Amino acid sequence: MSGLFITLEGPEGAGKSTNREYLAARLREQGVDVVMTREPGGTPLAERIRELLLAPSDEAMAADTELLLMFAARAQHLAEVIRPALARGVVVLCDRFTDATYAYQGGGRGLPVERIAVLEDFVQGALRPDLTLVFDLPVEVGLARAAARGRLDRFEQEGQAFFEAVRQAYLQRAAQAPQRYSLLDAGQSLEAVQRAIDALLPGILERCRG
Ligand code: T5A
Repeated sequence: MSGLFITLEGPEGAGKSTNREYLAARLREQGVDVVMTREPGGTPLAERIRELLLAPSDEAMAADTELLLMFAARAQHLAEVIRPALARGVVVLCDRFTDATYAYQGGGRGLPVERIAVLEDFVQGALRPDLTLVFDLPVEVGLARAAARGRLDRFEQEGQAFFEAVRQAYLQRAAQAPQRYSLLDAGQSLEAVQRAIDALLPGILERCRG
């Protein structure tokens, strides 16, 4: 038995968390066993690494430190949560995964893609998401949504150019492997985004049961 690994990706404020809840509820209505999790984080230790990554600090974090902490948290998350759930045949809905590393550390920070790919192979082996929903929206719309929630984390304090690069990296990855990625227009109303998720549901259910 092997589960299904679904990741939700996109720039700040794209609605990943909101729609992860929505998709989980739709799947559970159909009797599907779902584990919801997130990155960076998902286990007590990985959540402590998340705090290091997100807390604004006077000491600038080197880009390679950021990259290695993302993969350190991921290694723990894979060992404790993701791999065991997939082995039980559960659907894992994960808010961000390695596509975020390519988008933020690759696109945003400008680290070489090859360096990320080496760590991806080292930490994940052959494991890749089965399906990735990319919630795309104009940077200023996402940042306004994030800002409306209050205090900005270390990433949210970056400028427009950083987030434009993040968005373009996501779009490029989605275009390169359309069989794995579903691109959703997250700039629409929440109702419209959720109708688009509903349209994906039959295909997802088929894969869960296949
Ligand atoms: N990161 C992460 C990396 O740099 N590398 C990595 O490898 C990984 C894994 C934390 C940060 O870590 C970085 C990226 C991030 O900066 P996070 O907590 O997932 O990751 O980060 P955020 O993107 O900041 O999470 P957000 O909570 O801001 O965004 P979501 O989850 O996309 O959005 P959500 O659902 O919380 O919605 C935000 C607000 O918008 C509203 C919601 O109600 C909410 O108030 N909303 C809408 N409003 C109008 N129309 C819609 N369609 C809406 N959809 C949602």
